[in-house]
Amino acid sequence: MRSKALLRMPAASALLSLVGLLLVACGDDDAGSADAGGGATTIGITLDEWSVLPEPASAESEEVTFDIFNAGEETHEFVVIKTDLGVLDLPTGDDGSVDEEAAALEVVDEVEDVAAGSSETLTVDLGPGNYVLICNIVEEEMEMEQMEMEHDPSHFQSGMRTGFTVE
Ligand SMILES: [Cu+2]
Repeated sequence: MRSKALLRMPAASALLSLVGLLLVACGDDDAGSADAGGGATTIGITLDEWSVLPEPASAESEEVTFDIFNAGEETHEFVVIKTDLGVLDLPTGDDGSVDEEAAALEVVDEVEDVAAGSSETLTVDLGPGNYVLICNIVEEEMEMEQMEMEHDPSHFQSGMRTGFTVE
């Protein structure tokens, strides 16, 4: 009888610790999803005239937090696009902006209107693959005499584009 009781004790405590481990594992998962950025790879993004500079230019984990800073003097935006096209091969419209509806592109997420000198954060789940990071702003001016919209070269055409890889 005594030996039986001794045998049962370790089994019971092993079971209890297993349950404990499972609870801890679940708790960690909940904390991770509730706390945006917890466990994510952080990539610094500097927007400027005319560049999008990621540091570093690749991520090993699929949850990526972009810490975006506009170091320029104009308002910019930050668009994450999944595509196997090269950054210079992206389809553009008449105004020189990238056609975000094009079939070869999948716009994952974006932060619009990052004011000069300000910071924004964007956390996204990125599957392994090739991405491009761009600013897709086009500045338009009303040409009063001709009543036509004129536009400057798009920020994309001016150089606000770069590749990014998730391994
Ligand atoms: Cu821009």
